Amino acid sequence: MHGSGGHHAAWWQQVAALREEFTVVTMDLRGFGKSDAPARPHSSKPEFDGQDFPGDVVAVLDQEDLTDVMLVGQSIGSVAALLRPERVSSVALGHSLGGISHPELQELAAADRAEAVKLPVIDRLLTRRFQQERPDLTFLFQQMGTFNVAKMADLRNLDTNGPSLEEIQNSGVKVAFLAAEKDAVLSVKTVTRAHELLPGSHLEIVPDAPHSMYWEAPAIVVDETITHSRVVKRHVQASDPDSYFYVQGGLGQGIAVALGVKLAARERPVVLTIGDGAFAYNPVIPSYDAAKAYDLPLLIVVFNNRVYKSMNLNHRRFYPEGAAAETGEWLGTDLHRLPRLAQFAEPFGMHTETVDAPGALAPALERALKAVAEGTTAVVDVLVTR
Ligand SMILES: Cc1ncc(C[n+]2csc(CCOP(=O)(O)OP(=O)(O)O)c2C)c(N)n1
Ligand SMILES: [Mg+2]
Repeated sequence: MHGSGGHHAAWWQQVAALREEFTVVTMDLRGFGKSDAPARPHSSKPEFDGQDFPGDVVAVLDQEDLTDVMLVGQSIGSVAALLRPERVSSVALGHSLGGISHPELQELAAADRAEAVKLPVIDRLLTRRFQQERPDLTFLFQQMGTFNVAKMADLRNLDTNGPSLEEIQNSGVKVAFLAAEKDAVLSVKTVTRAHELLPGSHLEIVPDAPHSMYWEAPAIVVDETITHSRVVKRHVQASDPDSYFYVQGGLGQGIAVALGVKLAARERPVVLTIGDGAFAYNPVIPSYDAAKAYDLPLLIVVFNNRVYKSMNLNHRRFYPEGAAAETGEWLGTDLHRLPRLAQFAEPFGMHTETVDAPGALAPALERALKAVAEGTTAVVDVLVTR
């Protein structure tokens, strides 16, 4: 569901990224995009009551007979979910508190908004850097809103009569809060508080993202994995230009390439995925020094299988009955002796994680992303089994 300046096409990037894995349904709320916009009786101007929106969402869910739905987007999501908990299993609230009725949260949000209105509208929504670097996408963003009949001034009761925290919890609908680190309209602090108040909710802080976080391209992935590169590509699913770079050729350039990418796109988080062997081929010490000296924080994720797996596979392929196969001594491919790879970042005061269980991965990445958002390079050494 789009927000007050958008319509169904606002999700062009997300649809492209999600449609292979999910059935994606976008919609126009009344007064937005291609929807009809009847004027209210006895009024020269159309008026749109936010209280109608949840019902519109529910009508689409019912019409399309959608079940096990994750509602993604703006405030009314949680209200619509409560109206049809049997259809909706989860709600992802992007830069929004879902209209939750709670005095403390409403006060925090109002204080955030009071700050936001001091800024020009575009600076509330997109980062300055993005506006400078992508005048094309900034223009398109501004034009998107012009397709709507409903204007902010015509929208009434958008945030009233929202559900209480208890109602949300009792419904069993899972809630994820997406907070944007540079959100000028709704601060990370406020969203974090909402997450604290709603037990079982999930909080995701998107580093460097502005309020309209769906518009600014998120992380860039630089990839110097070898046998894991297909896994990385499958999961990253990057469809935007300049969002995925594979490091070709001579092994050991990955960190430097990632630093260069970060230098060119400081407003976007840059993630380096890298094999343990490739990591060891990199000039780690000067690269870390450069990351600090030039303020280029990276998230480095090591796919650590403790082996030059590709070399090992070549031994097997070319000499299937050779001495190595016979003795089990795969000369020159074993990397078990290396110290823990994250440790090399410690003298640089960087954030480090070593992950040896699947359940530990997501929390480690979250902590690492937070550190990166705060300006520190983070190294997550993931011990994989192959
Ligand atoms: C400068 C250089 N030397 C050697 C190679 C050959 N080479 C290709 S992949 C690889 C090992 C990579 O190991 P790792 O990063 O652990 O990935 P894995 O094979 O385990 O997936 C090597 C040495 C190369 N590409 N470039
Ligand atoms: Mg390896």
